[in-house]
Amino acid sequence: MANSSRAPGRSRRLRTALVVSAAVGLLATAGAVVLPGSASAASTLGASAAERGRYFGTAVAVSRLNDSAYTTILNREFNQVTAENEMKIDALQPNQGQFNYGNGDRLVQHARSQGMLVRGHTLAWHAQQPGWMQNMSGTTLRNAMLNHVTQVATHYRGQIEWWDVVNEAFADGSSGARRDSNLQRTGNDWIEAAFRAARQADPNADLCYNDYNIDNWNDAKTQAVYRMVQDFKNRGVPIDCVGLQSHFTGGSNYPSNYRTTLSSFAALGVDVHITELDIRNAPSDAYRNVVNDCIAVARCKGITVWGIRDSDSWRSSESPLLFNSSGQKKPAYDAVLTALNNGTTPPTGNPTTPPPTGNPTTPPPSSGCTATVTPGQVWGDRYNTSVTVSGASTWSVVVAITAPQKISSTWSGSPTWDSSGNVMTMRSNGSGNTFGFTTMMNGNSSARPQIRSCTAG
Ligand code: 9MR
Repeated sequence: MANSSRAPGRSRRLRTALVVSAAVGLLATAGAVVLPGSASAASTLGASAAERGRYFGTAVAVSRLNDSAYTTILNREFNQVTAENEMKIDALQPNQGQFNYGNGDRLVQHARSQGMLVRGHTLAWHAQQPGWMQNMSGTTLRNAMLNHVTQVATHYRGQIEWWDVVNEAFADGSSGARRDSNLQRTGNDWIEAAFRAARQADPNADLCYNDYNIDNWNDAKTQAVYRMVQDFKNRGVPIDCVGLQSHFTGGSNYPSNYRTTLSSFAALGVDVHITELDIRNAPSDAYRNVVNDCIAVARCKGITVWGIRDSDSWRSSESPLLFNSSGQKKPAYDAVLTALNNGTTPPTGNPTTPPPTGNPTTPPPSSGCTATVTPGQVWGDRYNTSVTVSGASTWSVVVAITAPQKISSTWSGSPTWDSSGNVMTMRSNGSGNTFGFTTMMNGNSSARPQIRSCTAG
């Protein structure tokens, strides 16, 4: 939970339940017992992601819930859903003051019956506004937007894990400016006003800013969103997460510095989510890289693909999804499942390239070096982690563990501990630039270590 003033851990309980139910499902279907020393291999995307403390979800078109081929794949493979269109402003408030929750509620009911987490999409957006809102401006529009946020977040209170509070508020191109829209013209503070209203209405939902083309760390748009999130954190505006839509379609490509983008946002103290993934022609390599990058960043909570079968895609001509139009698994499906299951496949390209030097927005916690986490083997009671340091040959790295988890052994470094025993400072000891450790789960199977800092010398 990113904000200590919030009510206690609904999200955490849900996530733990998800991991447990996925593990039970695995045992039931495989008929196998996962023993220490034998890495488990889950057979569905959701179960495999849950074993790594993450979710694997999809956008759902509620009308397709009547299609049994669709629903069979949905229920088998995914443990998180986002309404593709049914929770947008025009769907929920077609006439001012008249709310239509039917389809959104149907999705929430379906998700609940299947133990799936729900991402709410989206409370405030320049697009898909109902006609009455498109025609508004100034204070009238600001108040109508805030009322929509309050009403909808209140209606779904307790049922939504994450809200995309604001969607796509930055301009494309090199300006780094906000996108011009009727909402933007109500004043630059419209985004933070929406976040504050959402927090008040549903204090237990995690609140996200969501956008596309913020995947490449060097892009002006990425940097501009980064600076906004940094400013919100500095001023106490309630924001918990950033959603990278990651539509690698329509001419946009997976960038080799994607992992840097994920970890840079995470270093601001927000979770990161890959919220609308699709990739032109579904190349296995790019899908695998996205999974590996998410698993390498502790605060990357999960991946949502933007549809199930190619025929369900908003860009079906690019065949960008994991299932073909007949519902069969494509090669990219196998690549994703394998990457989720072993989690240690080295990505191609050079995704750990640090942000450009001299860039004033280069984030902490690096101080002369960068520490990159690679998750290791997971057993029933414990898991391994290795950390590789680049940029310095002598270093100290501060790693925090979530109690009641405890580090039980370390290698290739000299550790010291704080008084709680949960924060380890690992110093180089001449054994190279990769150190490792084993963490006992002690009942918490989902938390993973967080890098607090990397200091050269
Ligand atoms: O997939 C959605 C499509 O069915 C709608 O027609 C479209 C309308 O704007 O929105 C699509 O979803 C978008 C999402 O809400 C926000 N990010 C971009 C998605 C693809 O356009």
